[in-house]
Amino acid sequence: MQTAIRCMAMRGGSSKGLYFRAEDLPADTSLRDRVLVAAMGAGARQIDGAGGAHPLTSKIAIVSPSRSGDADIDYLFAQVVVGENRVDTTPNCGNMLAGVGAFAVENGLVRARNGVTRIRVRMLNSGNLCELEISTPGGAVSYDGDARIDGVPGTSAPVICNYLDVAGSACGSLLPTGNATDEADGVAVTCIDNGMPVVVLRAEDLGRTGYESREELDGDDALKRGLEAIRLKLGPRMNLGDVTDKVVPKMSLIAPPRAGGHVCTRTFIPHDCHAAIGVLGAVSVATACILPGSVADGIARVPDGSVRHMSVEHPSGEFSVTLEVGGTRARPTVLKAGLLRTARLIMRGNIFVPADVWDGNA
Ligand code: NQM
Repeated sequence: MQTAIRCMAMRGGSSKGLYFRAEDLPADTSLRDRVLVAAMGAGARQIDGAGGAHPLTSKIAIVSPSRSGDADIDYLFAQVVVGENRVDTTPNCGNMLAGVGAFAVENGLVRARNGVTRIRVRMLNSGNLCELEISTPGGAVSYDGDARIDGVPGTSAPVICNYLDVAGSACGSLLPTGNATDEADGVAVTCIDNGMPVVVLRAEDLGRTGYESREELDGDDALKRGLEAIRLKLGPRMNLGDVTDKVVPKMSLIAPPRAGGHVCTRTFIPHDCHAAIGVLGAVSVATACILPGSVADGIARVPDGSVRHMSVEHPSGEFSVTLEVGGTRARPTVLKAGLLRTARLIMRGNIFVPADVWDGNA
């Protein structure tokens, strides 16, 4: 016996996963998480589910009409942690977020306009708001277009994501330790959360160039052990508590740009090296770059002005972030972070989970 649950598979940005309506999942959180693990597949290969045996393809978006007056829909992101049969809802995911507007329209949660539809999304993981602009000619979602993002083949309709208030999303403040630079295990770090908790480190301080390939870094056990030791120490100092079982903070190695961008990155999420960089991870790193006294001082090229287009280089290309900056030169604040993503509906139907995991009754 199996339980059928309505869902869609979508690519959101450079991630892929399952999108559910909240009402179709169990209300009880621990049962819901067991259902999500069964849907994605237990074990490291996720052979018995829809997951792709990698963090970027083991993601879930849970969407519902918003309970708050200032948003259209609520979105909860759930990372099914590959090989560990558990779910982490601590961080946001800005890639999966790129698909929730289309999902909301496809499911009748939002009425599309003719042309472009703006949808305000409350990200339940952090409580922050993002306004999405999606392409809806004739009042229906269009996935076709000529927007291109690194890490995804071909072109699609643009999804513009404007993050309105993401500082301190999980850590409570932009610089959770109160400092632009700290030290852990003798290494200088910047602990920052502008949408995603990230520890920024200079690759050269770890004896690496920061230009290594993803494969090389994934095979670098000494580096990974060192990064994890630093991560576990900094988690509590970033107000995240014990992060042993959490997928945050992410660990981002930076180096001077070498492909025309503003900074070069290699990001661990947190144990595997990202093929590119996460959306909000890139916003956090770009923000670290504009902060005087951060570890990016002297490494990043920093543009001037109140609207700063920052290009964050990563292993498979670059990620453009537009920061609207206020405050003073010494203490800049980010008022808005805008970026381009795309999304595509891949499958609509039911996913099946064994009835002994959930019999379908709330
Ligand atoms: O930082 C990967 C991704 C992400 C998360 C990760 C993301 C974000 O590429 O907002 O998008 O950092 O685990 O999907």
